[in-house]
Amino acid sequence: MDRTAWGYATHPQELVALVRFKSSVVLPEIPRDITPNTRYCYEKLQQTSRSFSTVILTLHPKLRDAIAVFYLVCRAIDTIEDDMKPKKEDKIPHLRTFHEKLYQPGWKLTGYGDVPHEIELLEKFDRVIDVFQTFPPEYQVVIADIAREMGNGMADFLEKTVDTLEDYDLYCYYVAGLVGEGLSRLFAASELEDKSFSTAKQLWNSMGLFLQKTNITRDYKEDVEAVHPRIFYPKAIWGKYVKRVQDLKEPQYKRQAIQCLNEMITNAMQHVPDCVDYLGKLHEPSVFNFCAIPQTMAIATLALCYNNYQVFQKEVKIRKGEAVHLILNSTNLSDVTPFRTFNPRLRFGLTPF
Ligand code: IN0
Repeated sequence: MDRTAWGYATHPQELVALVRFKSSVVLPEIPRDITPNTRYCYEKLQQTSRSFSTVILTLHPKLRDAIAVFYLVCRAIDTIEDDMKPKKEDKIPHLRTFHEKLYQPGWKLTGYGDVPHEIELLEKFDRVIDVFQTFPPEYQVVIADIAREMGNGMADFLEKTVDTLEDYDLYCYYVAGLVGEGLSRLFAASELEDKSFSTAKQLWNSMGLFLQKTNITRDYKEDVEAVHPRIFYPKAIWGKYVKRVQDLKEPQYKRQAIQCLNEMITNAMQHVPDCVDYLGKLHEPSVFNFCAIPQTMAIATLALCYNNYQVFQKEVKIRKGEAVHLILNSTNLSDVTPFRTFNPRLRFGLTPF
């Protein structure tokens, strides 16, 4: 039996989810009544992240365009940071001044990016800027604030390694905690969510750190074996188990590697209570789905990685069927956090009290 068939045979609920998804879920289309540049942004979104672009398309119209553009702005900055071809002295100014370009209609950047759709995003960034310019000032200031802090933070980390746990949290703050800030401030500005989201620093930071720490924990092999290796595992953790971070993938260090992996996962899990609190405060259903789906994917990814030596051997990703099952079951808090409504007495057939 090939892996997929075996995967479904041993996970029938995922086959059910896929069939349900294919037969009943009508995938949202790019809206028709939009400008050519806004259409370009959604098409670019679909190229950069097929599954997540679908989630963005289901957002309430008051937030959909702003979050689509915000996602592309984050992707553009990440593309510049990730490109190891340019010299640092060329790359750093682009990161630190990127936020100003949002107010320079016509601006675009050539020569950056590793994959075609990311190269094109920067070469046609003037089209994203045109859409950004149509947003109300209270949306523009959020996206520009985050672009400024993210660009400067990423530039700082091009010159420094991730050694202490504080370095680790700071790097993840620049890459993902700030995304949580931008989204939360947009949710508040749209008035679809409570204005307290504009100051929920601890909670929005945990939402971002949980996702990014999951990505870093899962992507060890990809990062360590890249043409220009990037080390995001903090030395404060891997240094307890091996002399060099590259040793984690050597078979003679298998036991240490698994202990290191499990400590990385435990470090990420510390953010889960804040994430549950954050999700519990959301009111708009499309915003809840938008926030809950990546969190449930991340939990499933960590569960797959725990004690899993394969993380050091190859790419480890949750099965498509599991992802669909999670998407279909991330529409309300009790599905996302069954343990919150978990009552041991009920679980074991006793009276609830
Ligand atoms: C995201 C986050 C994201 C969504 C909802 C709430 C968030 C709160 C705080 C921080 C981030 C939040 O979700 C996406 C999910 C995503 O892009 N999934 C892709 C992954 C992939 O491999 O491409 C998929 O195809 O499923 C996310 O991971 N990030 C992100 C980026 C921008 C925005 Cl606006 C929202 C990236 C990151 C680094 C975790 C912030």
